[in-house]
Amino acid sequence: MDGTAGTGGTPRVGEVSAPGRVAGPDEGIGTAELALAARNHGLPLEALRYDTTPPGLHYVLVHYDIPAADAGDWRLTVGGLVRRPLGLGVAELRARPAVTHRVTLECAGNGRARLSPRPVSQPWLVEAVGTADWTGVPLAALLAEAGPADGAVEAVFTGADHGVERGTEQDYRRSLPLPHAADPDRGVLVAYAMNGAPLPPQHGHPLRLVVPGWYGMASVKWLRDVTLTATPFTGFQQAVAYRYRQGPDEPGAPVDVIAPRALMIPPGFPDFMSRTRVVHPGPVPLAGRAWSGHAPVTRVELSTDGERSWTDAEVTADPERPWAWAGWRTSWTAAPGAHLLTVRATDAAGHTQPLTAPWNRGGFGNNLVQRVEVLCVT
Ligand SMILES: Nc1nc2c(c(=O)[nH]1)N[C@H]1C(S)=C(S)[C@@H](COP(=O)(O)O)O[C@H]1N2
Ligand SMILES: [Mo]
Repeated sequence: MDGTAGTGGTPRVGEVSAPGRVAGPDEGIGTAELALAARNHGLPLEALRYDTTPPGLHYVLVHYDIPAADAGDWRLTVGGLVRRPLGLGVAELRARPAVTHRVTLECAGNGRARLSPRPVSQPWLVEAVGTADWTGVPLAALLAEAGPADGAVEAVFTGADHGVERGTEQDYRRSLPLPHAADPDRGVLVAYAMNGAPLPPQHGHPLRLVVPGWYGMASVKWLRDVTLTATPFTGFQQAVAYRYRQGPDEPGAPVDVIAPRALMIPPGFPDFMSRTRVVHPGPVPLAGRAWSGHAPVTRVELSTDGERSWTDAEVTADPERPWAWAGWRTSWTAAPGAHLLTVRATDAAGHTQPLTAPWNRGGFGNNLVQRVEVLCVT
């Protein structure tokens, strides 16, 4: 005991975890961040080649522990300001008309580890993304069945996982405005299957919310309750975490819609330790994926000359799947030497990726252009 944590009395939950902070100027990634990174893995970038991400290769982000869950006795309750409260098992949900949406999910903290100064948290580089076919019941249908009562403004979603975050003990909980939650055109799903199989434990078995176009924190896993409320939700994950803030004391703006990003399938082959890409001289096919939660991606550009000039890649989007990433491809002729390849996505609403990283205290929404160093050797 160093005497600073009290005088030997009963510990309080507020003493358990450290406050959110920004790393010092020369502070490398510490063991606490390493422990998070070892639990919460990213998409190996070569898996960008698949239209839907194979099981186990989709990124994973779990704030606390994966909870014990048995599909046989799971209950989803829908209550609060509703006329007919619901209590449904997984079999009852599976008996309802099902829909499948192909959705690209991305963690709001993707890109955080490259910020300077670095917000201390899950240290994603760029790989916190994946695309799956999610099957389930439209949330709009369940809300229509329950019948929102007068005065309901939000739907609050509770997961079965429990933890402490910056001193606040909590169930993982997030909300959506009711007009969003209840709009069938926004595609919000209570999903029980991923790529045609029951949800794996780490992705929310047996039920999760999927909110297309929003960063991943909105898609509550291990979903056990939906409550309609008369006032906007002010819980930790809504009002404290997931805010764009420059300083610690501002309320900040909510983190919600996914900003555009393009990533390339790493060209050539890697060096084991540095992961620098190595190619031989000649034509090198380049391809990857691009997405935006605001609007379809309309343009992907490549620069091979340090961002002085850009050429358009061919973009292939499926209009039937507005919430899934688009494919892009182009080609480049490699000459011996060191090269920097940069890719940049732009969406139909005019949002484009910045050439300098947008900084905020949580390290959210850093959609800096992707820069890939390639060494061409003979
Ligand atoms: N119940 C619960 N839901 C959760 C989380 C969580 O920790 N608990 N993490 C959220 C975050 S921050 C992200 S990015 C996505 C990740 O979803 P995935 O692991 O299926 O890719 O789940 C979201 N839903
Ligand atoms: Mo996340």
